[in-house]
Amino acid sequence: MTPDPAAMSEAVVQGDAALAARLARAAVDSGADLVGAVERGFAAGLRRVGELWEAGDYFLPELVQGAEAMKAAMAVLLPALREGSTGAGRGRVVIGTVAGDLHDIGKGLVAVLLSAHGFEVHDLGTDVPVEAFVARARELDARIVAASALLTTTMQAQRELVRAVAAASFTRPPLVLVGGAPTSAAWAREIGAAWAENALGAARVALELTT
Ligand code: B1M
Repeated sequence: MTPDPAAMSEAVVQGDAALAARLARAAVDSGADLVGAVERGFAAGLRRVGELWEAGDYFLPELVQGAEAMKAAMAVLLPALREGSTGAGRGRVVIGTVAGDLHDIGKGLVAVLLSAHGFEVHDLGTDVPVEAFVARARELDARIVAASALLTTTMQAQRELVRAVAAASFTRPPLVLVGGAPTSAAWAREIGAAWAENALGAARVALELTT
């Protein structure tokens, strides 16, 4: 039976990693839309955890527990999403979460969907300095540099990245794609980058940019 997105969300809100993993397994086994399961189920739950934390109803341990439950679900879902990968014919992408920022769940999902859409993805992890993005992109002749930011403070590094890419010498300069909860289309326009609201959107934009 296809699990209910509300149950997935609730498992994360309750910080129940075992239940989240079971529901993720049920989603995979039932052939459900896995991107939808993430967006409408588990990620919706984690956004709720963030709201409860902001409201002072949850404290840091609950925030961490919610993230752990989400990660338990992602550990089941990401390999299944990767199975849909169409190879690496679309070119290379260097991806990471910007300096000072340790949030990696959304970035991980973006990386997997890019790879499922034919990109060769090089994930630099979290807390990635601008210089490391640029150096790796140059080394790999990357088509796209993709930077995630989840904090209003760290999103400024996306602007620095656009400037650093423009200032560096490349045989073929890569395009910069940014995203993450505090970012917006207006922000991306302001700094001169491409933007996507979610992981599937990032794959779509990346395909458009490289066509
Ligand atoms: Co943090 N945190 N957190 N956190 N955390 C937020 C971001 C926050 C909004 C919570 C809140 O106040 N409601 C808030 C930021 C406020 C602000 O900046 N204005 C916040 C804060 C303050 C903090 C700390 C400072 C807390 C503290 O220690 N006092 C601290 C900072 C640590 C650091 O980074 N230096 C911190 C720590 C943590 C945990 C470690 C506990 C944990 C992260 C665990 C991990 O990632 N390994 C955590 C979590 C889980 C969250 C929330 C609750 C959920 C984030 C998440 O994973 N969402 C978050 C609240 C929220 O976002 N509403 C919050 C699920 C994920 C699938 O969605 O990451 O948005 P998301 O990714 C989406 C899209 O944004 C988009 O696609 C993804 C999938 O659709 N996307 C891209 C993301 N990257 C993209 C890149 C693209 C394109 C699209 O192109 C390149």
